[in-house]
Amino acid sequence: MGRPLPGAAATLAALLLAAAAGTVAAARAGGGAPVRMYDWHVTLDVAAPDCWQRPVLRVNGQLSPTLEVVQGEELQLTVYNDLPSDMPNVHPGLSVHWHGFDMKGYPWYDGTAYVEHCPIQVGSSFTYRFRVDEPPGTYMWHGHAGNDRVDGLAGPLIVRPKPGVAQPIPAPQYDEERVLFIDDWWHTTGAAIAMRLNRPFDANRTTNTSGAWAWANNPQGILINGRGYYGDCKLNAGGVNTAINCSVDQYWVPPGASAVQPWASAVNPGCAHENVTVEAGKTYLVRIISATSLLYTTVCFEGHDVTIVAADAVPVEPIKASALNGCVDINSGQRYDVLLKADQQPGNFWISVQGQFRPGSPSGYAVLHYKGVNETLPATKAPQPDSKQPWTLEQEAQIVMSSALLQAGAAGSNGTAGAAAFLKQALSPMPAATLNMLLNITQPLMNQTGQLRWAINNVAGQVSPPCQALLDLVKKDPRWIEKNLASPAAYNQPGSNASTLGKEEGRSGKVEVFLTAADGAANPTPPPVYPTAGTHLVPLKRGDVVQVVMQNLPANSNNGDYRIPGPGASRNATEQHPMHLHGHHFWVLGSGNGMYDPAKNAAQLNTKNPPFRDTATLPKNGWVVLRFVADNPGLWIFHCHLLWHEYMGMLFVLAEAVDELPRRPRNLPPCPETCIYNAAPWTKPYVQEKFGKSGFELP
Ligand SMILES: [Cu+2]
Repeated sequence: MGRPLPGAAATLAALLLAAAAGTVAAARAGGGAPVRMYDWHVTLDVAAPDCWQRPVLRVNGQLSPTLEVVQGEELQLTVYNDLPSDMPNVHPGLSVHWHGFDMKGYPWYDGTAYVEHCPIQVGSSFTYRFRVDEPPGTYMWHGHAGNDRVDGLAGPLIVRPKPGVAQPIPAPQYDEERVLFIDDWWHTTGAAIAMRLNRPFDANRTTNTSGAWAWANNPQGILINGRGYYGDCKLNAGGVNTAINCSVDQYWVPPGASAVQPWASAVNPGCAHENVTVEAGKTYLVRIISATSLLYTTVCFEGHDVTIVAADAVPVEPIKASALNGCVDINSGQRYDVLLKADQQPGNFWISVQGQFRPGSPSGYAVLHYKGVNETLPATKAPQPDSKQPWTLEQEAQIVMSSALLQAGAAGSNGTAGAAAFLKQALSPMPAATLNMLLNITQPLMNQTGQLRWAINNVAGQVSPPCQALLDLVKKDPRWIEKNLASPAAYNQPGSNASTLGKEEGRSGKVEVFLTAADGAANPTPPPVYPTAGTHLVPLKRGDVVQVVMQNLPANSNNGDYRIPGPGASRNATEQHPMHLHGHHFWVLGSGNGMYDPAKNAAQLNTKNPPFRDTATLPKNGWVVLRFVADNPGLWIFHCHLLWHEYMGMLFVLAEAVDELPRRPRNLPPCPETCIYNAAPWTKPYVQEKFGKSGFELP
């Protein structure tokens, strides 16, 4: 077995593969890095990937196309906003984020709307342009404006090795590659869900015009490589070959929509399970990518024991699924490369993807199909993960840095010369922390609007300059942050809330800063105050080594307000959160139950071979400790990768060495007259007043 796609063949093969995703041309700029150019036309189409027709965002007519790039090449990717002109009234426009890329030296192109650039408006375009200095591996691209990701704007992103350059350690041996791109899927649009989430949660604040708060609820289906049957619920119950006979009354139906399943039509010629075809005797690298908006999932391969070899594009110590719980747990935003040997009697085997933690969440199924046998659904019961809980603590802690990579780093191997930027960091000894950041997570009600939010250190984050991109403001005036600092005393009044509606609409421009000295993780009791909503920035200097201690506090611990709509109930649960950091990878030192206690837990942290990742799980009712180096001037968002949690404020922005920002590109998208931020109170009158009468898909 040779390594796949060696040398120049890799580039050619990647080009051929990438053609489907819209490659325009590959050129070489005078003596510089090769340039890879793409045109992406984003359209709103009606499609039925899981058999249910709904509006879907597609790229060049495809749902979730794969983008391939080569380490060392320059990517020039032009995004055309070809959405319908009546959509923008509740749609902010488009942006694309390169999930897992550190983007060192290219902060302007990281793609978080209103942080790096204003969204691309209908009828206009923007060219992302940067050199790919990321190690070969598995990543993801996705929309990072509004809720585009949940409407389908996401896909695999694969970095191929630079031809002729030795990597620090050899790639694992395999014959061919496959991708499992996992997404949870709703039968309504992201905007419709977001509007309901923004209505008052507090029943006392609900009015006739505001409408009542409603949760996104469980997704209706799970897509694997953009395909699925939402009726797979019968398989989940253990039935065989009854995949499409579910009763529609189990599913949430959008108001006014028909509950009749549109099984076949011109735009839905037939939905199907994804067939992952393999040849007996061959070994496959399967790139598992989770783009989910809500679900933590468990991926099981019937009859095959896969081996995890990389996490978030960094090699890990190989570990078999059988040494875990038999399956591979993957949180939103994470990627695992696994080796699968087609070593069974040729046939058809289930690949099951099961939503965890949320009762009633759906399952998705694909078929591992051996070449040469008939393509049928397996006659066996699809594998289900066992019911051990909590999953996160069991698996993520067992996934550690590759010992071969650590040895290569310690030996100062010549191979490190070819290592891309953040892999070089993984090859170096982990530096001692110089700064501690304690992040308390709560789920408060906003006192004035009654909106339900996720807060980090009592601030529900939003990006709220007056219709400009934050990076623009900071580039023009590096002192913008200190000039706009809000004194915590100005709004954190005990027992009350000075936060105004205007502030919650995102017009205050206030900034909250929180840092503790590097004197060990303090664990203060949060003050009994109501939360605020606003821009949440944390300034960092170049070279800061930041140790992040993040912990889950019950609901609204900050003010003891556990109200829920309706009498007699209380709200004190916490949830798991996949935390994702832009512009960096971090060492994951450990996680555990309860509150982080430095006296007890510090000694348990893994400083020997911690994994180096970009997305890690904060466990339900627990804590996680991360460490990263501030070495990338820019504004980088740190957020929960569950789309609804991020939308509800679980984010802040690192303002890193902002006096060293690179030159601003001239072609950044202009900002529109009216900007749409996550905390805008999206009631029907609000939308009509701000954006006109023809609300798109108003629930
Ligand atoms: Cu979350």
